[in-house]
Amino acid sequence: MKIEDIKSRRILNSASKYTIETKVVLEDGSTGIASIPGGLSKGATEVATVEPNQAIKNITDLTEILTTKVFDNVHELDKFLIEKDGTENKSNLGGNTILSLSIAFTKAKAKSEEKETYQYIAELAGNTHKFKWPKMMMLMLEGGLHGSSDATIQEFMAIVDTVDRGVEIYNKIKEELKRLGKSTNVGAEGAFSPDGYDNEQTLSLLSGFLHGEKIALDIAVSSFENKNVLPDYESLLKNYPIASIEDPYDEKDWTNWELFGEKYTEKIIVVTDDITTSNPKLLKKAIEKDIGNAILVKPNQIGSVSETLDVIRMAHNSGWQVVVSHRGTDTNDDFIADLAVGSGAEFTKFGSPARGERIAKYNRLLEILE
Ligand code: 2PG
Ligand code: MG
Repeated sequence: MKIEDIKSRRILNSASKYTIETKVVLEDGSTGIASIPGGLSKGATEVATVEPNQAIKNITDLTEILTTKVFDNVHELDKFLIEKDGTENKSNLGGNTILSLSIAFTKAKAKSEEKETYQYIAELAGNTHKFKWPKMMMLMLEGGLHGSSDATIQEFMAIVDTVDRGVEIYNKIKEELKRLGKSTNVGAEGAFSPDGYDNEQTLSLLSGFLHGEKIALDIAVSSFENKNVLPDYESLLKNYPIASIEDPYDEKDWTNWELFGEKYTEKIIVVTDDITTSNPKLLKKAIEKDIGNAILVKPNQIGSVSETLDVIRMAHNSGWQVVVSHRGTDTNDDFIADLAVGSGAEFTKFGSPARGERIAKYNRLLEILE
């Protein structure tokens, strides 16, 4: 199918900064629109991005050649763009430039084939099984770079099966904070971040509203102000119903990651984020070194739909689980909901059931479920 037209423009993201939104129109009139998130606690090995104006210029420059070629699927488009970029980290064209074209084309191609995006992704991923509903790591409280409380841990999530149950826990916490005279203002990803609450107080508050659900934490140590003061994982696991820990050590600290993996991968879900940055090469190393058993997947860390699907496939083939994730700085694009369902991811991490850019993803999940 030939691309008829491409347009890219600046839009605002959830942190009042500009990002790009790209529209791809196929020959048969099918359209796809994608906008690109950013990160507040970014991994050092994420692909490079270029400024929005530069990305728009790059897309304008590419349009002439892209509209003369036939791309049967997104893999062909991604391959062309990756070769055209010619760098290891997409620094020529920008990961944001390539990914916006890649996602917009994926959505347009799905429409053109009269499929839902998640169905088209399932085909690309070679998923022939029945769709399964991912569990949600739903954000309730936030600290670190994302919040304003005294908690150094970035994300305190409840693992829930339904949106309803997650919303119920979220609202119960809100009521309790009001009762205590605490602020119910929310942080970067829509979660509460009560003044003065440290890690333990935050965990106690959350635990009080769980009925058998387990807790998932993103420690996000790479963005700690003081990396010498880490939580005492042994004691946290003893005292609270924690089933999953993401980024317990710095992204460069493979030695401690290995020790952590050896100790905990049989007991809990150990999620790699900043240390793997959705990169198949880094995931390979992580699997060989046995540092975890689940990978956080954020398409903009790697910069194309094809490579995102590669990393998911590699994880699943090695018995790792997949958590498809939003970013600290996000847009209303709901593509990752389709990605999670289509790729057979075990978990989603879409933030709190608050703030439009998070709600967009939950609402798309609900739509897919219907
Ligand atoms: C993370 C993400 C999403 P950021 O660390 O997992 O919650 O945050 O996008 O800021 O890197
Ligand atoms: Mg993380």
